[in-house]
Amino acid sequence: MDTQELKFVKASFVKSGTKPDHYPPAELPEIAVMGRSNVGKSSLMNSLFNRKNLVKVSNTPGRTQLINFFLVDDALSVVDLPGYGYAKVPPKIRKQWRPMIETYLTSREALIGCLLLFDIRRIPNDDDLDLWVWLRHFGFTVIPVITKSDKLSAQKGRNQLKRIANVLEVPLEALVVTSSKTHKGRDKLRKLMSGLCWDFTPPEPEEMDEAEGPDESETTEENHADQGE
Ligand SMILES: Nc1nc2c(ncn2[C@@H]2O[C@H](COP(=O)(O)OP(=O)(O)OP(=O)(O)O)[C@@H](O)[C@H]2O)c(=O)[nH]1
Ligand SMILES: [Mg+2]
Repeated sequence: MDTQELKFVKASFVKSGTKPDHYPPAELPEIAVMGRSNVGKSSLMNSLFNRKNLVKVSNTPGRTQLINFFLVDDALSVVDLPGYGYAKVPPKIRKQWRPMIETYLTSREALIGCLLLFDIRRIPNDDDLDLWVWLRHFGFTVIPVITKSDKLSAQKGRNQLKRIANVLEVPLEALVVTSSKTHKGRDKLRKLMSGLCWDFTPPEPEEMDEAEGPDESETTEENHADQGE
């Protein structure tokens, strides 16, 4: 399938992991979904995938502490990364976050871009801004995605968007405004994600030797119970 025409008709859970040994083979372009705890990462992915519960949405912020890999249209890998910044997460787990994310970001050859999510009701804080600056400093394409737009009235929403764009130092139009509840912004984001795939160069052939196609045994929704918490 031509990645330029991703339609997001098929999505499945692949696997969870914490370190490179656990990652699936880097054969497809991959996009990481990042943002602070509770910002709506898992919900946005369910909206993109048009599935209610493929990606686990928990009532307890900060519970997703594993990297969860999903497959879209047999052509794109989308990764739900653990959120940061939730005060109630035990210090030991908080400390594991940075090395786990840094290892992922710096070692994952297939990574072609990131969605960095911001709640429309909050002004990005230092944690958000550190990541925003860091990701771009290392040359990743980062799409700023605003979540939960349904939570504010149109007027309040517009004001918040201006303030967020200001803090991120991007034009207002650069923000992709979404709601997982109403699916606002979904088509636009799908198009942008498809567009990122154009630049993907698959790994060298010798690295592909062991790959004889996707491992169907691990791509069923039943495995969704394994998604890390
Ligand atoms: N109204 C509304 N609620 C949302 C939206 N997106 C997420 N939520 C709610 O916000 C809460 C957190 O959503 P999640 O998708 O679990 O957020 P997350 O970023 O994956 O959280 P962690 O995995 O804990 O880091 C849930 O109660 C969702 O139902 C949205 O667009 N609109
Ligand atoms: Mg989540």
